[in-house]
Amino acid sequence: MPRMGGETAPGEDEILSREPAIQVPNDLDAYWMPFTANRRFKSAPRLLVKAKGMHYFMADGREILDGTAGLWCVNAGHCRDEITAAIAAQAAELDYATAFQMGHPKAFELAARLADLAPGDLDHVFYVNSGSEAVETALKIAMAYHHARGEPGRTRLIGRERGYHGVNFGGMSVGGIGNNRRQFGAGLPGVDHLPHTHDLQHNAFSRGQPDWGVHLADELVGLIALHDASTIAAVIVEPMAGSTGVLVPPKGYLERLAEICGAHGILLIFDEVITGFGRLGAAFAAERFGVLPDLMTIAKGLTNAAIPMGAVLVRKGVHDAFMQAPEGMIELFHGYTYSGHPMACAAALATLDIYENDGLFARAAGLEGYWENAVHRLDEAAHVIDVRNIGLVAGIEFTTRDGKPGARAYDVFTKCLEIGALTRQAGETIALSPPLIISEDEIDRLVAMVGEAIAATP
Ligand code: PXG
Repeated sequence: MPRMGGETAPGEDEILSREPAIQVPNDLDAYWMPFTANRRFKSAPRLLVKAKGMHYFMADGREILDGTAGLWCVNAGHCRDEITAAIAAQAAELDYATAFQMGHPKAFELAARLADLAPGDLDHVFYVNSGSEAVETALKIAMAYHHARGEPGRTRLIGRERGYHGVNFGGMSVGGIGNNRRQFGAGLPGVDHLPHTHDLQHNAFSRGQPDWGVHLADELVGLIALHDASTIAAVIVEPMAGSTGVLVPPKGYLERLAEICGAHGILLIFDEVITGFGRLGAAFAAERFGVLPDLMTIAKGLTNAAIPMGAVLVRKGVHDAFMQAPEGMIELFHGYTYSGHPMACAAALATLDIYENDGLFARAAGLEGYWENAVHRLDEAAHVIDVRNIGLVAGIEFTTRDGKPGARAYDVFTKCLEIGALTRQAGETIALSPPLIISEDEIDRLVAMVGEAIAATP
């Protein structure tokens, strides 16, 4: 009978002193793993069985420094007692509340907290369960907004090459990652893409925002000339592209995009699934860059990833356009069974308390200089063609080995894990995005382990 580690979850000390610590399941066949080379994984499984603070623990008892905050989401560090307690209490009190035509207090409380935290008049909150759902919802709200205002012809959506907006059909279509699209047909009609901003001839080894590339925002003018503004509903971008391998926006780029959108009645959507909740040293990238989008998608750090949850934050003017419908009519025919799930709301409220009480966004901002200096120690490492950083994020890019894209970065990822650090491979890049509670000493250790892994990788 296969057993997962959770059944016998031992204490941390126990894990470190025993070997092997936890029995692994003996049948790995049934689980079809997402975004994973299943056969390769199952031939050499990597099982995480426990986490606390800055660390994961593997099934063999090894302690791993979490260099990626899970998957860009555990911003306050793992298994925070306050969040665990809030989820447990909520599960016992109100397990589920019907989301349609009914409500529960914490959903309203959380929405008000998020509206407070968000910049400008991003005052309204639509709940979903993931980043992908947040993106679908934002795209639908954008189209429905123009419909409500009497411009139903504005249905086109503009994304960006190398953008990642989740895996559902809308997000996949506006997304710009070839591997995520090619198995799945033509996608949404009426979608176009801006060029990405990554050019190592100009931007290699940038610290913070690169100086070069603001002119790439002007490509939007060309797309507007091609399609006509009257057909375009929205532009969606990640303020800092994460999944594709950390692309930091050039100075002035986001400002210019916002300006062009504003001049043509096009809604600007910031996908802040990764950049939200302190990753760039402010509550949101919109705040850090001083650019206010019309809609913002969030997820991940919203609940410190303890319970799945996402949301779309909506500016007052966009929201209010829907509220002109006759009283008693449903203003938006959209929502999910688990929108505003009580346990997710409880987890999010506890998470926001931690961010506030521990000052984690300011902490991330305070660590940025130390982080930058640390990661740029890798500038001269073998095969490294770029190191880039902003907030508590870094990307380390390698040359392609033997015509096999990503092979070297994958080897660095596995070597890091062997040595004791969790990193994330994105194509030719290793991305680092630790929990915001990381110490300077842990930053040094993380970078040293990545350096050691690079040195050991041909
Ligand atoms: N938007 C952005 C900007 C994201 O980064 C999503 C949407 C989708 O969120 P969900 O919760 O549906 O996964 C994401 C997710 C990586 C990686 O390797 C990043 C994500 C997902 C999977 C892998 O960096 N981000």
